[in-house]
Amino acid sequence: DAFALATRLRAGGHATIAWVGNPEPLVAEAIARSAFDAVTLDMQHGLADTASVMRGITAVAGAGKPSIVRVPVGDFAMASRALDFGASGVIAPMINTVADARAFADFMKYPPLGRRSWGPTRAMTLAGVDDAQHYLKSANAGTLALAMIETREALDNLEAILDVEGIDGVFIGPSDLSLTLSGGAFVDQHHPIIDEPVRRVVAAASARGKIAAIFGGAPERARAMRDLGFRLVSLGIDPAYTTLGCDTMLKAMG
Ligand code: 3PY
Ligand code: MG
Repeated sequence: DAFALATRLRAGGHATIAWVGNPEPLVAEAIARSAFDAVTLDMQHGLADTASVMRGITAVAGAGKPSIVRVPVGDFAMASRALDFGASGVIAPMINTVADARAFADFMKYPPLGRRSWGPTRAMTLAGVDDAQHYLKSANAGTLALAMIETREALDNLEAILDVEGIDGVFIGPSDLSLTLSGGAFVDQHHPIIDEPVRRVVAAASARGKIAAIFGGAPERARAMRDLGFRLVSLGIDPAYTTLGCDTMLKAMG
């Protein structure tokens, strides 16, 4: 059910997640039928819009998997909607200050943790709950608010952001982090400039019992991030899944 991902991660488990920018729910569903633990629908840089996220979450649930939605920068109203549609978690980009983190948590959590408005349209069904009180009691712990750390300002405020009640974890955006830390000189997910911040994020999150997550990219990198202590790691993006799948089959045919 939709709460299983949060339960597993809070218990110290790991998850490897797909990253999907294609707005067609059938693409998300096909990816969900692989061994990925969850599918991220990307509204920030991906092509997903409100309708495709709404349908995509249902399609992914049909394949028995949870969905995570990355909302556009500052679009916390969309974060609430994603939860109402049945998302198991939301990734919010460019969370740089405690105020950003507090605003995000407010839209993600019901009182007393936050100020999420009532109306779990599809969420109750996808959480396997048919009683409003039950959903209310389980939703704050059953859904994940993941704040993206991708600037120097965010790193300066890292501990304070992690200490915001209702923020369940932090999610590193290595491309933006390299871009901002280098002052715009380059963008490189693997650049050593982010090595120390990456280790600092794992340590700060685990010290607080919160979830450290990162955009993992290529398989070797994603594995290294998991080995470093990240509990939630993304692997690749959807155009690569398709192209690599084609090439694997063509190669196998010979
Ligand atoms: C980043 O690396 O900046 C991201 O947001 C991951 O897509
Ligand atoms: Mg980014």
